[in-house]
Amino acid sequence: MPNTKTFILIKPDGLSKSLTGNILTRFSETRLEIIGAKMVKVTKELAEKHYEMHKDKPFYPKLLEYITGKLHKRHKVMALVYHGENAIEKIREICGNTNPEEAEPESIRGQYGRILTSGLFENVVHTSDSIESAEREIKLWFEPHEIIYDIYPYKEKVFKNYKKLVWK
Ligand code: FUP
Repeated sequence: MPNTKTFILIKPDGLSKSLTGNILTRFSETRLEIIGAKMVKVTKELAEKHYEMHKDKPFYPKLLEYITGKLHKRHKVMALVYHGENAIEKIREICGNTNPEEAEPESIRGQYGRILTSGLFENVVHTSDSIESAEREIKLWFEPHEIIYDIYPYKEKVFKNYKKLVWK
């Protein structure tokens, strides 16, 4: 079985329902390794890039409100990268079907997800569905130095007039 990487988000509903510990415990059953983790304040630009494949879907505007935290007044998500044998499939199985109504009852989405009256699936977690989407999502949400291993090739770039926030 191949070693793969997968990208996970604990979405604003997962955080507002205090599910972080519970979700990480479920993932730890897989014995996969966490190689990246951080809290992110999701901008509209980042949300649009993440969900660009859904931009023509009827639920897209609500999806942006959801992931940027507007629906839960909690403007943050937890972004994670897991690595190991069959990581994508193992994590997807624990998360369950995208639609909480169709998810296995004991899966994370089956236990904690719901469908809003607007039709939006409020499904607690996002997880990559293929090797290609994992690579796209990891590169979108993380910089090379934020991942413990060198999982993808990177290069050094020198910026002119580059400004960066540093601690005072
Ligand atoms: P997943 O790969 O499981 O994150 O699911 P998709 O990329 O198919 O969907 C992305 C998000 O769109 C889901 F998290 C929830 C939302 N969605 C809906 O609200 N309604 C739909 O009919 C399909 C997706």
